[in-house]
Amino acid sequence: MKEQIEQILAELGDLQTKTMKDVEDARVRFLGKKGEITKLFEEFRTVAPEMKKEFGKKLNELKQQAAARIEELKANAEQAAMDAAPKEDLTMPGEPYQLGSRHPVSIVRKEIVDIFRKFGYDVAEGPEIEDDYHVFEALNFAPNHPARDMQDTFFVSAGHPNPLLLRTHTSSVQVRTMEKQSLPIRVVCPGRVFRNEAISARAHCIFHQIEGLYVDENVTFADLKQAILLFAREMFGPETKIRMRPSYFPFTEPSAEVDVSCNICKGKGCNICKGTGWLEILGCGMVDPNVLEASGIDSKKYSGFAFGMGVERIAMLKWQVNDLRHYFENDLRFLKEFSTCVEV
Ligand code: 2NL
Repeated sequence: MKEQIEQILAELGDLQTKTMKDVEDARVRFLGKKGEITKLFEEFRTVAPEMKKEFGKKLNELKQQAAARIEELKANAEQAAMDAAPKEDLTMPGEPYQLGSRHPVSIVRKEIVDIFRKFGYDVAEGPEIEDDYHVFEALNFAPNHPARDMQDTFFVSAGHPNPLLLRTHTSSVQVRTMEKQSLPIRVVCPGRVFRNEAISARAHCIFHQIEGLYVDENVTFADLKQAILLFAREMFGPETKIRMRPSYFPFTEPSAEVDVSCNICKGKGCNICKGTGWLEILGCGMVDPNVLEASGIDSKKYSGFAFGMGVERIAMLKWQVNDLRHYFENDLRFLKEFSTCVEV
């Protein structure tokens, strides 16, 4: 048995394995169920009792050395396999990032806000969940006005004297500005607004608005007209003309709807302007004295004008988008069409 142990130790030392399979074969040959070392353990039963101590020790050492040698060969084979594998070429150029682009509504919102910033207006934002007071009451809406109906407005809490709701316009931000800011006020308020509408090509229950407000001593309708004309020329080109049609809003008196001359057909009439030569872009008017007073502004001393426009609507006119729903679907084929419209 002594010679057999010596023999196995020598063979283990001489083993030349290359692959993981060679190593596994060697393990089975020595340490497997029918392996040479396993067999020696079986023979150990027949060893004379006085020799058992010496051989038991030797056999256990052999088994440990064999296991360690197999582990060593395994590590060598693994390393060899890795060395043989094709190497990464670290000089290859990287994968380019998939760059996103600005959403068309964001592009137009920024364009409009930047024009008014240039005119000296501040920019203000406010909460999308508002109370009845800031959306309706302070803006001179009659108690039974249809906009206050569940049919038109999304309520967050009802049955309260001043219920919470999703704002239907950003005028609430201007009301908050009038409440806290000293005069004169020149502010534009961009933001998301919510109305309980059936979704179609021309209407959506969520859209974006920009409203503006100017309050000072001696602000007149002529100032409003000039501000809107300058805005229209910045936005749609220096040749742009505007016209005003009488309208009605609870919060302005007098009120007007503003059209710009169609810059597609230059006023001749086309299918974008439906043959009229004009495109409606916003609503405006002189702030109703009741609205100034509600926010603590003396309507005998001060007057103001205000306006509001839908951002999706302006973006539709600018790029001749025929369906409002495109703006909300996040179809990359649509969004990518605007990727060259602004610097990233
Ligand atoms: C439209 C018309 C408008 C206003 C918004 C306003 C705000 C205050 C006081 C008075 Cl705090 N008016 N906003 C005035 C006239 C028209 O929006 O067609 N928007 C899409």
